[in-house]
Amino acid sequence: MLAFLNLFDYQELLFIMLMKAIRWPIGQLILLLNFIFSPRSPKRAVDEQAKIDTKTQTLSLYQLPSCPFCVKVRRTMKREGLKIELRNISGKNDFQQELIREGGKRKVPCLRIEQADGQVQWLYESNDVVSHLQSLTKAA
Ligand SMILES: N[C@@H](CCC(=O)N[C@@H](CS)C(=O)NCC(=O)O)C(=O)O
Repeated sequence: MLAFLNLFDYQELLFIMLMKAIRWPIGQLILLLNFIFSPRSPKRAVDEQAKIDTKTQTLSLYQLPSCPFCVKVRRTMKREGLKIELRNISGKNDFQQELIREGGKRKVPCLRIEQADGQVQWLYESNDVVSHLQSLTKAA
């Protein structure tokens, strides 16, 4: 099959392989640093935490484990003591297709927010997701 590829295809293939080879160790370093400098979760009264858990029950975060923007959001979750379902779009599941189909694009992190009336909002941009998550604990 490789015999059918022209020079341009070979260069593209090589470029993609090189980018993947560079990204992998960077991703692992991000995960290691995140593990070492993991933020602390707050200690709350049981009823206060239960109130917050109810609010986050209808949220899910579409993400990639070593994406730096996703790490930033996960750190906020930990710092704020938020339990939110993580949906890894690189796994063997439908999350990636779901994100593209319903959210509109393949970009992570993206917070899926299901409102009480069943309406769904797809919140992209890590800064916006962080602000939204912080507002949940402020309002509690
Ligand atoms: N400005 C965005 C950047 C997010 C971003 O670039 N995410 C990358 C992963 S690190 C992505 O989803 N790229 C598209 C792709 O992988 O297909 C944010 O802060 O959330």
